[in-house]
Amino acid sequence: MATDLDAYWMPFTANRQFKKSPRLFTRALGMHFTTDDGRQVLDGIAGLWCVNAGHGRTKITEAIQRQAAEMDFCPPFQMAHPKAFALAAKVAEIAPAGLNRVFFTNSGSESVETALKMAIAYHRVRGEGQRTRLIGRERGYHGVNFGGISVGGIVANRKMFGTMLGGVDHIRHTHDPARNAFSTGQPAHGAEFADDLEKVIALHDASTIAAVIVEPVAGSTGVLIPPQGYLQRLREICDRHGILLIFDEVITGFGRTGAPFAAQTFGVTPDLMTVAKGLTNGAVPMGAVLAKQSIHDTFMTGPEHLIEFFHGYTYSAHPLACAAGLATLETYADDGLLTRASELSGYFAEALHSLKGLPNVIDIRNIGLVGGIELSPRAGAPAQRAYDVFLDCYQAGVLIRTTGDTIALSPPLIIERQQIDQIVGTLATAIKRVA
Ligand code: PXG
Ligand code: PLP
Repeated sequence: MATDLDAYWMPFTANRQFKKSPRLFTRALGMHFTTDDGRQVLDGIAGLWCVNAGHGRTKITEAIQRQAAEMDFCPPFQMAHPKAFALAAKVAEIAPAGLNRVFFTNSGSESVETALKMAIAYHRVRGEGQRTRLIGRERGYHGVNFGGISVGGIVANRKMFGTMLGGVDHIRHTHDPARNAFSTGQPAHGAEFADDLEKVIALHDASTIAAVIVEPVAGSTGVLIPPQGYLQRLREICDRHGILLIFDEVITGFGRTGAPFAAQTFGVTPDLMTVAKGLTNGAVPMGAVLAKQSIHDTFMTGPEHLIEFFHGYTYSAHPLACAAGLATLETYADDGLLTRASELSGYFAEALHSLKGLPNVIDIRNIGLVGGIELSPRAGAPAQRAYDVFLDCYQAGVLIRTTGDTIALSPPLIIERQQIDQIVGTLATAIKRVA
């Protein structure tokens, strides 16, 4: 079917390597993809951390089809359609208490830009316009736009792109294998990494800092689970200094950690929260920023005929995305998926941790239905060993994801126990084979 592979410049892909030996999916249903040569591949990563209810859910598909026929597009500036309000209200219902104002975007990256701008503008409208600095964290992933890579902490995503945003600083990441390797759930050590924020505040003065952004669980850089007490301490420090706390829940949102949002799993409520991916089960691109009502209300001053927040996207609250989002939230509720990860996490953890002792396995991490298995890198060839495991699993019918030498698992939340066994069994064989 795909005859000429030249024109498509693939994102985050080794293009030349891929095109020599392409891997194509043509169908997806439930827990499986089908390859172009008719093989079934078990989806161990929910597409790309997004298809939380599994593929091809009839309710979602039909909602998108109906919406496409009914109204393809509606301008989002100075106009709206009913499903935008309905979806915002439904999202607010499952969100942590107080985060009840919803701004729609089309991706996680756009959600991050939106949240960063909201934070800076919020301080300005309340009369503290000098609060412009943004604090991120090493190994953070906040999408690929300029704001996101500036607060992000992935060197490869930053070094090619000049000076990015000014006025950004970073706190240390929390990965500490010397003390925490093979922890089940939240590691015991490392709450004190949050005190880095005090150091950054002492350097810049709190009065210059708008917001701190972190992923509650860092996904892209290898599934880093927050140490016990760490997020609470970040929250306390932000509160003490009038700094907004932004949780980037693009991966952790919509049931991944066992509650609707990681904020609820860990009992820490941010001021702003970015989401995407699972919002529409991956079926139509969509993201959102959830804001505390007090932040929203701060903007609702000045003459009523003036735009309060000069920001938005052509496709904000796109009708197809809103229809998909509403059907997705119904599907999650119908099947109890937003808490299913908490029921399965014990089984999942035990299965993952059974890989301890296999060659080159130096750490295993998990929370809810997310897992990370870290391999020691081959001498002089970082990421190669994990990539070989990825290829081996793909050949054996299981899709996993690798980042550096860490294998990441984040299966659809509909996964059954024997499918967890299949993923872990396939991984074990692959890890031994590529040793
Ligand atoms: N924030 C976080 C925490 C993310 O995980 C984004 C923002 C950006 O979302 P968009 O929709 O613009 O891609 C993400 C996305 C991986 C991987 O394999 C993770 C993401 C995207 C692609 C690959 O770790 N996360
Ligand atoms: N570039 C140009 C020339 C535009 O006119 C627009 C939107 O009108 C954009 C970029 C932004 O596109 P979007 O709203 O889809 O982000």
